[in-house]
Amino acid sequence: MSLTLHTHRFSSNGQKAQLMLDILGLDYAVREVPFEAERADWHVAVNPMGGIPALVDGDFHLAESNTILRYLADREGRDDLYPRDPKERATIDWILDLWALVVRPTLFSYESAQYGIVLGLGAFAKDAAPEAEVQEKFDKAVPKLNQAMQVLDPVGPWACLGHHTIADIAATPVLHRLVHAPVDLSQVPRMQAWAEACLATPEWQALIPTCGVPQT
Ligand SMILES: N[C@@H](CCC(=O)N[C@@H](CS)C(=O)NCC(=O)O)C(=O)O
Repeated sequence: MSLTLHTHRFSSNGQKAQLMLDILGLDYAVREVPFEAERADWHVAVNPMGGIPALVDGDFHLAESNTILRYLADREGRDDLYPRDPKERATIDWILDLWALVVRPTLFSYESAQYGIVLGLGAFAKDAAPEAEVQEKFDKAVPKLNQAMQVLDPVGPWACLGHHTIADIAATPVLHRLVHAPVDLSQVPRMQAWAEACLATPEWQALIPTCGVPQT
């Protein structure tokens, strides 16, 4: 069955789905969704919410980036990336939910300032704020981030289970943004070590130059 990813190269959620496809070594086509408030009909037909990304797998389609990661791991029988053992699976799901529901909202103010995020228009829709403002917004997030990082495996560097899983894949694009932002990451040492491991994977190293993401 042919796979098509609806994405935008600047979208962190799109990048994580694309990273997953690359790690699995799957052939896929990319259909770029313009970052405009009015989503194209062909995209809304797949994801009524209009969010990026969405995946079309033959006559089957789905959206929500974490759902796409889980689906692809199961589709390819990659129990290493998303184990079937209930406790191991729940540990990964905990980190995926923590990332989406706690960490991203905590980072939102800093990310919007540094990466010009505008709701409905995505990243780089406006200029970056001055560095001092970015650092100030990041500093405010630090206590909550360090609290959230306590959920991760303290041995590291991976998020959990002692190996690379979809919990790491889900976080990689935003960890990349953090590493390339003018913020003091030594304030979040667990996050810094995790970022170094995730960004070093060959699939991410190959993907990120194709995303046209302005580096800072
Ligand atoms: N929970 C969704 C979020 C999707 C989402 O908001 N994607 C962003 C790009 S990273 C987007 O579409 N932004 C433009 C918008 O909000 O319309 C997911 O994980 O896929």
